[in-house]
Amino acid sequence: MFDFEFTEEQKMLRETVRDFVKSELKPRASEIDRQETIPVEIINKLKELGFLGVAFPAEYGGSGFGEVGYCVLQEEIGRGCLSTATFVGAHQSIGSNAIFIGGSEELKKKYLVPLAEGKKIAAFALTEVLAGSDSFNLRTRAEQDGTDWVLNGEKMWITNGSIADVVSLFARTERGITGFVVETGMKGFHAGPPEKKMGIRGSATAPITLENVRVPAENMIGQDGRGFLVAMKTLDAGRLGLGAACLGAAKELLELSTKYAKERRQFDSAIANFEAIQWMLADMATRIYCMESIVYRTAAAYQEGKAISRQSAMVKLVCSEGLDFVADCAVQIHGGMGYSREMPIERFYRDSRINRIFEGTNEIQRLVIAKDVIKKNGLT
Ligand code: MYA
Repeated sequence: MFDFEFTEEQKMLRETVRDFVKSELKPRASEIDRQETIPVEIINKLKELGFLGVAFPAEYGGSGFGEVGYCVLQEEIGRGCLSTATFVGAHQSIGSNAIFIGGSEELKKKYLVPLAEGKKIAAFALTEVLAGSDSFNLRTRAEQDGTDWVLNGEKMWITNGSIADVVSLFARTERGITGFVVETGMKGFHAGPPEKKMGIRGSATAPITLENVRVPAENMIGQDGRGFLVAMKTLDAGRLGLGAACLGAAKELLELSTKYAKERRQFDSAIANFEAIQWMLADMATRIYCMESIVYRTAAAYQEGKAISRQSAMVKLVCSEGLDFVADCAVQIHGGMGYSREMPIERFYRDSRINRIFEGTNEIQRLVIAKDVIKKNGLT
């Protein structure tokens, strides 16, 4: 449908992910939702196939596919299971990526390599009770003690929080917000039980408590007091991947809805012959075309090293609202079957909703876009 010029390698990556999603992930997506956990075999397979470090250069243990490859991966995973897309995104595009974006060479060698190889799992911890949208307002403290930093505080809504080995975590020092790599095995690190959620139930979202956690100075991500910048740059990339997962889910829903509309008969006709249904299908396809265009255009720009804060906020906005629209139409076209657990539609409908909330609410995305528009007197 879309004429973006994917390379042969990117096309092959898409085929590999598609095979995995079709044969192994889709058949287990409903079980992942019901059991509220991703089976270890699925995580091992993601690791074996090199999907957990697809974006990173080979020198850091990755497969070297960059941001476009990462979006291809997340689009295909999004077609099968949004819990799994969330696990992959939190691990790769924010947890590990914060180290890639802001970490020293030593930090990358020590932590990014095993993360990209899938030997360890990452999380990203910024959010706190008073620091959701207002992320600058975080209260977790880091105090220097000799060559170590001692961390105290509480984080919440941390994706992969209860299953990660390594967390890119943001705390306040005297100089300002600072990033640290914290190992979950460090003394004083506690993860709470996973939250009970409306959707993406297979994704482990947990609170974290830090009680005098002693972190060596070399685990600081970038410079003391410069962590907010690292967090924001990381979220720029994260929002792109989120858009790609939404795109995949929306494509899946359109395909299911079209097939169903051609099969389902009412008033002696397939419902696909009725304009009421055709208009929904047309609007769904149009949203998807917009989503696909904005995801890959922005991913390519990011890969070329361009600043994309405004554009990635737009990707997040367009794709999360696009998926919600498409999911709603899919339920409507399927009628009772769209509301039943017999079909994956209701799961996608529930899983979709979080995308307007996490990685910065859509209200925050509009704020980011508007600030940039006002600063630059319009379009850039
Ligand atoms: S993680 C938590 C998500 N939280 C957020 O996204 C927080 C939202 N808040 C913000 O974005 C900020 O607080 C805002 C700051 C923007 C509102 N690059 O004056 P400012 C600089 C470089 O705009 P504020 C989660 O949910 C800026 O120039 N620099 O500040 C994970 C300025 O610098 P200076 C940047 O008005 C869930 C300074 O910072 C950037 O307070 C897990 C302050 O900026 C930037 N981008 O507004 C999800 N931004 O002072 C896993 C700002 O020098 C999902 N600055 O001028 C994974 C995959 C999903 C699949 C899903 C399927 C279901």
